[in-house]
Amino acid sequence: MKITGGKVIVCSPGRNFVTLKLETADGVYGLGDATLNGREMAVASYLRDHLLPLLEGRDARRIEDIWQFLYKGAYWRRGPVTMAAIAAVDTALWDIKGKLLNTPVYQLLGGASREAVLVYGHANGETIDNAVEAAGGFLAVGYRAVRVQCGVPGMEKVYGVSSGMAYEPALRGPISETAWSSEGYLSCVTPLFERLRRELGFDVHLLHDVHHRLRPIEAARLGHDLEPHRLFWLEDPTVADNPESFRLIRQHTTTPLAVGEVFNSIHDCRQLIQEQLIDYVRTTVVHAGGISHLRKIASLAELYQVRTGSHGATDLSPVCMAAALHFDLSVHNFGIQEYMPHTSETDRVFPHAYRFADGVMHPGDKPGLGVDIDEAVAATFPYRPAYLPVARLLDGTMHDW
Ligand code: EZ4
Ligand code: CO
Repeated sequence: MKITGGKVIVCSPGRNFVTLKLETADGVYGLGDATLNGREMAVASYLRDHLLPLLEGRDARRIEDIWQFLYKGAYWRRGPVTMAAIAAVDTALWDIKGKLLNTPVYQLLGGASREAVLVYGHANGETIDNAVEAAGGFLAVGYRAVRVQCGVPGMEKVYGVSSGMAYEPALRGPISETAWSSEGYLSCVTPLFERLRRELGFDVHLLHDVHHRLRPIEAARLGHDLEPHRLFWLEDPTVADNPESFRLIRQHTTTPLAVGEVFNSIHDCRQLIQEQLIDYVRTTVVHAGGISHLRKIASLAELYQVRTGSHGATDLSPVCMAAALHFDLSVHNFGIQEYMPHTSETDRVFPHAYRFADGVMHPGDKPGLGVDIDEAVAATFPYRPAYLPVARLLDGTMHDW
């Protein structure tokens, strides 16, 4: 079962996606997501110029060996570009193996550990009123878990909060530089969750994402202040470059912590997991080395009662979403999966078997990942550069993401 070649498809049905299509001798192909928001073409080149030539003629059934060959063989280890490229190859190989054996990927990963996968949606509003109303809307369509973000008075744009349009974190055109005040932000979050609990009660899981914007001691205070509101998790409370920062936060609060959407390897989260400094690890299939590597992270986490909560924003393509759901369904210490529905254009490019109902998702039972790419439709949406906004403090200082 030799790999004969492949192609890298870059398309932009509303936002940019990089997809690897790996082909084998008897016509079976597999797909892998390789999208790195705002740096898409670097991964496309890594795959096209460096990995595809190395893969030709190799046995597509040797998933673990190919992973080690690409990881160890590069000499230069880790990093988001390398790991997204390896992830795409790994995901495509699992897809191929499922198709070869005529079984959904989750069956190859040990089978279903649960009936379906709990997901959370994104509610946001410029004011607390709007955000509470938006959260109620998610409950009305069946969600059992909702992430809620709101605007900050006096700040024009707050990341994760839409102003009338669909919530869209990557913007086309000149890069957007927004103003940020942690003091202003902190004055809004606790009142938001007070209102949410008062109006929605305690039967719904509520989550919140800080997007790495607080200092450790500010995050500690926020976690402490939110304790009466029983968050499912507080996400990325501070930058995780120093795992020790989380020890400081942990000393002050029992609010559960979730970290890891920007991590690309087990080494980024090893200390956080082993010292039980977090409760959920947010590494994803596309950014953390594929299904094979994510399973190793989950196994390490399982030893320390840390659960998974993979990133699932719309910059992760439906190919990643499908792979995530096979992983989520099978892994024992699954916690929750982030889910933002893609645009109808994106769904047309990537027809898929996964489905949402009553707040949970299932990957479906098609062989492989159960997701395809319509190349003709993809070709009608050519790549358009887009970037995440950056944040500066009110005096102009560049701030952390
Ligand atoms: O900022 O996917 O939890 N979700 C998030 C997302 C990320 C984007 C980055 O590309 O934090 O909105
Ligand atoms: Co996040």
